[in-house]
Amino acid sequence: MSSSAPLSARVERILAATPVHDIHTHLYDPAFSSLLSWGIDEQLTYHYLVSESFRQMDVPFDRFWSASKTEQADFIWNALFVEHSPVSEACRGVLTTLNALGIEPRKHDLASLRKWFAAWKPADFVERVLSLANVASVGMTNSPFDDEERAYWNANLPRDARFRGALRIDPLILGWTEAAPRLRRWGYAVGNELNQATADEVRRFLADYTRKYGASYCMVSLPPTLSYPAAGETAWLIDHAVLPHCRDHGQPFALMMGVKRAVNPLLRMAGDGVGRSDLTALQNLCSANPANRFAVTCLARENQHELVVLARKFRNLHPFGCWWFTNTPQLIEEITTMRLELLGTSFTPQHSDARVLDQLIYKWQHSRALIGRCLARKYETLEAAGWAVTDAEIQRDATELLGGGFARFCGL
Ligand code: RAT
Ligand code: ZN
Repeated sequence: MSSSAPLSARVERILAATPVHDIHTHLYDPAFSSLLSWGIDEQLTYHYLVSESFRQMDVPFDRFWSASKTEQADFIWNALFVEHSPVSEACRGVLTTLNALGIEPRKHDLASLRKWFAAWKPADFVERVLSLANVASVGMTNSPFDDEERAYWNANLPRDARFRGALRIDPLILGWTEAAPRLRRWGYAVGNELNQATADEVRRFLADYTRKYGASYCMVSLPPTLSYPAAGETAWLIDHAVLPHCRDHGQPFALMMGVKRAVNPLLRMAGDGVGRSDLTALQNLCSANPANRFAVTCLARENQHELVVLARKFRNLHPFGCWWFTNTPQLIEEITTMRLELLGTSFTPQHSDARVLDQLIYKWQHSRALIGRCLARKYETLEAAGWAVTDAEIQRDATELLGGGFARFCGL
């Protein structure tokens, strides 16, 4: 395609051909075999679909949770694909994924889809998905507090370098009372009191797991009630352990702000909600800690504009992703356009948050198209002002937006 082709087609082609470095997922290196989910039943029981399905079926919660995964997938398929049209973003994602894998979903029932997936060897399926999604690297979520995952790390398995470590620490800074005895059991001499000796041991713990994971950043998800500075364990641990650790190890501190956990516990993992954060906390973090870098995504639509304005003021702040309830086409277009108009290309428009390997296909197919549309619209306005963008410039911007800018922010 020459540079005389329509701008939108050039942008679409270049974005499609640019490999993405997906900075946050819940996928695992294939060596962690029992933790890597894939296949139709995993896709259908994704927690985004679980919460949608309960709106369309009257299966009691207990009945659903005591069912096998296969039966749960049957319930969801019937409720969301057979009895109603699958127009939600998460439903559409299943269809995009199957379609890209060469499956015509209308011609199959679940039994034959299961057979199709069962014929794959996991290692081959990983290659197929990464190549279809054009994903170059996958950021994992690695928690020292996950017992099943810890066992894999302790076994020193041969690793796939495309799966990159990230140190996730929610239980440490949001639940110190339960975290402290666990750290002690693992050989870190922390007291219940928060003092310098305890901070030093928490830093030793963070350093050990950073090295184990090869983690390029440290991450936490936070409730909308976060305040900073503040009395209490969370702010104390951030100041005395996490931020010094991040400075020592050259890691950004990634904050996912605005999740209300377990708004409806009957939905289990699908029961979390959203709340508007007070971004004064983030402003204070960025301004009081200029030697730290903060990568931030907000769950509430209402926080998106303020986040972008803060990023204009603090160059140690890097907005990323359209997270979870904002990962819908309408909001991706709104947020990405706002970010382009106020920040240029100095942000990372999307991460997939995939929990099932197959989802990389739809999450990136959908997001690439939307990012391309937003970008093309901006280039058209430049052309109208006499600044025709070249393919080389489009390529530079695509590389930046699909992970290059974030890698630089991480100091890689
Ligand atoms: O998007 C999700 O799948 C959520 O359940 C959360 O895991 C969120 O992404 C997180 O990392 O806390
Ligand atoms: Zn996540």
